[in-house]
Amino acid sequence: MSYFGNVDKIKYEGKLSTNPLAFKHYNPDQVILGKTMREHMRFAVAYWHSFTANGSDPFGVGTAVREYDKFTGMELAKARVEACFELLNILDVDYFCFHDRDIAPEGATLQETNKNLDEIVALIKENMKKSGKKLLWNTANMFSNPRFVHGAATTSNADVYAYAAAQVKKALEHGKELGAENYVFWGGREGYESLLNTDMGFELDNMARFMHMAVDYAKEIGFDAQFLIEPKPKEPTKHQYDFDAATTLSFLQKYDLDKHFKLNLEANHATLAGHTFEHELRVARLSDALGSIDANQGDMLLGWDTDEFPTDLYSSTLAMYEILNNEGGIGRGGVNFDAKVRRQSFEPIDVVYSHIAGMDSFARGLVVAAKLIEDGALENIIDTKYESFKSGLGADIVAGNVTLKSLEAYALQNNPIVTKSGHLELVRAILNQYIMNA
Ligand code: XLS
Ligand code: NI
Ligand code: NI
Repeated sequence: MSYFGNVDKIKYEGKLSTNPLAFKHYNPDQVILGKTMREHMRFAVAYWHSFTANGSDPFGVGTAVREYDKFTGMELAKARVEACFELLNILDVDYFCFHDRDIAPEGATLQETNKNLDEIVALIKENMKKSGKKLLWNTANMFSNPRFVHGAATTSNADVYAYAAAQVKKALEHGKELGAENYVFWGGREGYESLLNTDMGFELDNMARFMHMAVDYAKEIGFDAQFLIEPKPKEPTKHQYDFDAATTLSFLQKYDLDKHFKLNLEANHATLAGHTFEHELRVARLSDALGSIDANQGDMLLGWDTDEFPTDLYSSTLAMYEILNNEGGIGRGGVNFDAKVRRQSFEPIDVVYSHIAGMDSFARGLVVAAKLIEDGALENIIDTKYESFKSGLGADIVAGNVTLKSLEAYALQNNPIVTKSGHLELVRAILNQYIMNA
């Protein structure tokens, strides 16, 4: 059975290829700065966007044409697994990611739900074994079911808290079973609408307690995945607690969780927070917390998480620049396409085209970023900008050999001060040259 029209495995054909079913820039075996593109990128397909969601929006039902939608319940869940491994094979992508509720239907009780999950996890395991494909991360969906209306780890209802804990316990067991390399927390309903009826401090304390229990249980069962938190500023709640990288890092530090977690950063979440993607990656990198990325892009004309496939070369270049400058690159993380085809792109082949577009955009970003680094193009500009701190007074400041008094004495006899232009437009033109010619 083919769900994607018997498409052959996508191959690299070079930048002049006009074949829509070929990579123009992603050449998995090409070595860049000592690693193959495949090793640098660790691409992953997001189960929820590519197999579970169907293109429905608040104004209309799904449009996606999916051969397996003729099934329901567990039959549908099994067919989706088949479709997932077919797509991974077509795209030559090694990893996938899922929420527990993406892969199996909920039953009437937690027992039934877990039974459904166990059965699908066993099927996924079998497919992983046959294909060599790997699980980049799994996570628990603690936002769709109405029980999570007031949150999961930040709920006001202790019974819901227990249910969420049971769900994460199971997800950790499944992560271990499938050898997941990471485990993600994205707190869909962990936030609030109004302070008038919210005890923010209590909710944050409870969330921290929850995460400590998760860390402890993973340790207890020997699940050694990297734990990740995925920041997002709003949507579905008005104020999400994990607003952005900086907010999330301070939460982790306050509650003594920073040694156990890194961040999974998403491009569209960065822009919703009023940041560029590269800003979020830099903030994480500076705290040694750049764990993994959800590659997508938002629409500057729309104010919500549109989760488009990433095709913006500026963003992919600057994201890869941060990743290459990160110690160990993307490490145990990867480039997960948390992205969906537009509602009007409803044919099965669109899921293939969209991933090719995203993979090529990131591969191109990698090549350009590597060239920028090799040539020291931006590094040299930055070095020159901070030159005054390399010798004389500046070096004394850096070495801690000054006081406000000594600086005042210096300032009083140093007249006039000479400043230099930042030449930002020239810098942008240089970046353009690299994007066009690297
Ligand atoms: C939603 C998030 C979600 C996480 C996984 O906006 O991006 O898809 O990546 O729960
Ligand atoms: Ni995401
Ligand atoms: Ni998102």
